[in-house]
Amino acid sequence: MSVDATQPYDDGNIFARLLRGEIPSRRVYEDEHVVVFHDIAPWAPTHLLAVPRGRYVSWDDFSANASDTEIAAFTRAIGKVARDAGLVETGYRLIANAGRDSHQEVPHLHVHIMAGRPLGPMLV
Ligand code: IU
Repeated sequence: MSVDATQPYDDGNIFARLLRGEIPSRRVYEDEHVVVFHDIAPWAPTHLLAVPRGRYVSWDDFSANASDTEIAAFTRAIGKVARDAGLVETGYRLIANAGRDSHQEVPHLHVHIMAGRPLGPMLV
């Protein structure tokens, strides 16, 4: 099921539950604004998901409604995680699916951080 980007935020979504600690995750980083954890079904040897703690459905919602502090914290956290994981030398890919045609499945903003093998020109 793909996300309808216009829907209101659903506090029952899987990442909301994960952020509240109701379901486990393999966290690699967290701070006041951001949590980063391993994707449960990795597409690459390194496949992490960065999520803001705030209640944002998608990149569209976040970029329009998050504070500058949240946006800066999210951006910096992704960069820090990539550096700390040694991904700068080999390279990495960031993906944020937003809305139906992107095949966004979880209705809480997440940025995929993928690395660890040649990823090719684009994912399909
Ligand atoms: P998408 O951009 O919404 O399509 O990505 C959702 C990702 O969330 C996908 O890569 C799943 O493997 C991942 N995921 C997860 O890590 N843990 C979960 O419990 C569920 C999905 I549901």
